[in-house]
Amino acid sequence: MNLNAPPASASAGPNAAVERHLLDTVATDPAAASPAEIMHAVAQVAREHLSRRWVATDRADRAARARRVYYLSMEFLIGRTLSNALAAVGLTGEMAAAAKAHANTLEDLTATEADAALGNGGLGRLAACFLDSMATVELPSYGYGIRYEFGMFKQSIVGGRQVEHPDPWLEDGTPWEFPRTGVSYPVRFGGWVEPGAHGSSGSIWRHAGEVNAKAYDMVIPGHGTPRVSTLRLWKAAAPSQIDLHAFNTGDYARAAEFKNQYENISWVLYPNDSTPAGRELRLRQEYFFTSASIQDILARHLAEHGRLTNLAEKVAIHLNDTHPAIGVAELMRLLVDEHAFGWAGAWALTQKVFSYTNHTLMPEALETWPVSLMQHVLPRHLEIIFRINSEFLAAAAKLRPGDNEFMRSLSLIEERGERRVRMAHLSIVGSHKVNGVSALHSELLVQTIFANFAALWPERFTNMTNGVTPRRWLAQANTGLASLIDSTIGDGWRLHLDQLIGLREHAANADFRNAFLAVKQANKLRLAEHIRAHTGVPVDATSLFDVQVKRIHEYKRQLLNVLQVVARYQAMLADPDADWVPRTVIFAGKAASSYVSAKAVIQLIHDVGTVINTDARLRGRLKLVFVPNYGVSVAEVIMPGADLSEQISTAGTEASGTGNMKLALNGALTIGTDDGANVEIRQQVGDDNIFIFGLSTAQVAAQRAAGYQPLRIYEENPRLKAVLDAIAGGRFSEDEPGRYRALVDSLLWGGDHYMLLADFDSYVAAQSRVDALYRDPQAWARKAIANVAGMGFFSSDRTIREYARDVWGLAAKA
Ligand code: 26V
Repeated sequence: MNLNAPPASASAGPNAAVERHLLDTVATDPAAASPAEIMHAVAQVAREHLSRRWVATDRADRAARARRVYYLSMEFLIGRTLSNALAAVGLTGEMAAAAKAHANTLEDLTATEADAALGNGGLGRLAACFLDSMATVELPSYGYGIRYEFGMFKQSIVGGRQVEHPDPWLEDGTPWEFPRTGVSYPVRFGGWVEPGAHGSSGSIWRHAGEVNAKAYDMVIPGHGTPRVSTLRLWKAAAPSQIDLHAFNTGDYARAAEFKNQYENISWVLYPNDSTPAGRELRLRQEYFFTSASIQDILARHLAEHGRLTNLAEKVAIHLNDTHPAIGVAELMRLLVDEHAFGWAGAWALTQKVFSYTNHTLMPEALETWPVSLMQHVLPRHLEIIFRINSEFLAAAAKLRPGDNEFMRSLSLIEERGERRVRMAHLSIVGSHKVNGVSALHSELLVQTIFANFAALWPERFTNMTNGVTPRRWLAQANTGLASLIDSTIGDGWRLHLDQLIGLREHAANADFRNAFLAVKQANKLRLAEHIRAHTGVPVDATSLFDVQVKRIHEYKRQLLNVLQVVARYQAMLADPDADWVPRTVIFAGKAASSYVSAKAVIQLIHDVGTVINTDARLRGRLKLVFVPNYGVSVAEVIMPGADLSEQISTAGTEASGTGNMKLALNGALTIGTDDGANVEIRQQVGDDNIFIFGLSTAQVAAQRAAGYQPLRIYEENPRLKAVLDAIAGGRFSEDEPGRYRALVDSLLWGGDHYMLLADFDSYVAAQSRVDALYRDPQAWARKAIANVAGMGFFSSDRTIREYARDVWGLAAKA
């Protein structure tokens, strides 16, 4: 059949297709359909096109017996799909017309779609941008993850405090998934291990329990190509025989209990971005999706090639952080125990197949699992890990005989305290390539936490600087700027973001600058309306919109930003008639539910905001707001409306950041430290177009080594002292004056681990330079345009092409 022919409904016109789906698929009266129902019908129209593209892509890849990349990730922060899908299949205009016929705008419809929030933050959103790019640069590719019933919690703010609510995103059904009823694999847990046949490397795993992994696919459209990629998500289902047995004996309650015990594996995303969740259920989730994915990969390979010996020629498996690292042991188990491979042959294949990305240097964020827990949940895998470790350490010992400290640092097992498996070490040893996510981060990896591995295998370590998809983060989120760019340099930038460099010369053109400023103004009005609707605070859209949006973390230093706001407030009160540049300081972000100090920062933002926003002496020239429930869809409103992008982590702590890229791409200027990808943004946009402040990574290390004394800075800096005294003394919490004592004490007496006080003066000085520039809108516009023009490098298409060439051995479309 000809897959290039449009779906049957298309011949009658897209409008008729919407009517037909309202009637046939949604089963509602088209004349009385709600926006959500029309959205579903419109989605069905896009889905018809996408399913054909999926079948054609799959058919072509099978015929070519293509080498494929499999991106294993616990998180995919997709957000909404409809706008992106319509853009990809070229139906945006026609569907806007169809919406209009029902007295709606396309925005009314898209707003009814729930976000697929299957991730915590940067790592999950990166995976979503990568899928978009893998499809767009035409890589034969699959993402593999978990079909969580509940995604990232929803955040509301009650009395200034974060309240978490469940996210039942599948409640009303999603038009975007394709259940693959024929695709399911058993995943086993627990039990014990018996020796295999004499002379084989294999063992027999007498497992104690088993759960089925069922495949649900989402089609990921490519842009400018009919090719698509697949996101295959696994749902846990109790094996039917277990079900049946309890049902047959009439014990329905027990049957339900059994079912729950198995199916809870894919119920909820762990929202823990602050400490790795060392819970058994998390380990089960990791193994569940990794095992199902690798079984699926081997089944596809066997169907195409009939043997596994050429696996590494056809398969690249990428580990997005260490969450799927157990896959190294799982592939070994499958090859050795179930496919009769010898150990050495299996190991050679495994190392060629896997590659691994590290996303954080923070030691407390590196995943480890107690040996005792792994023994209980995955006894055969533990045995395999021990053998990998002993062979690895024996080889390493030859390099530095007798150097026990070297061996201890490399071991897959942490021996101090409770014995634990180090998942990062397993990932490195089991992969042929390991990368960080920005130039600075990759350099720090080989200089610090992985230095001894880099000494063993220098060629294994590399850098892949992150990127973001310009389709969602510019074309879709900022239609005003997108059309201005289209009419200035053409529309090729969507697929070749480097072309933005062509905007640089237009920064000198006053008409272009004014058009650029007008777009920004419209976006700020939209953001101001969102702020009013969701916080109740009216803000002045002509004020400087100063934005810090990201997970709430001590190392990201939202608190430093608050200190600066309080300093500004005090300075304004001291000289109310001075010519202050009006500012709206906008925060958004979620705190992990157990992260006490992050939650205190949210409350502080709210409390300081309450005082500032109602202080008539400021005459509206300073506002402070916290936008609730930050996520992909909220970000799509905030990014285009930002003037200033706050990227102020302690140097050496933020692996990359990707919000920094989205904001600059939308014409915000960055105020930031020399950290993560800020370093490369500075290189791309030029020193004059960014506000860099604070200690460098080397200076942070040096100050710590020399004995950092925050108390001294406090005593010697009256402006900073006044700020901290006001917060600690209850100026912003008069109902409970001691509310922020502990927060301030952690800076003064607790060592100020992230060195807020050390960077305070330099930060405030940089903010003054920001104000000075903002007074001159034309000068500001020149720099903002230079930022957009310099962002070509940060397309995730560029990142994915680098992975394809240097890590996965795949050819990408140029
Ligand atoms: C971070 C931390 C930091 C402090 C304490 C505990 C803890 C636990 C988890 C994490 C998140 C680690 C993985 C992660 O999400 N990294 C983010 O990955 C993004 C994509 O590469 C990158 O842009 C962010 O800088 C990085 O934080």
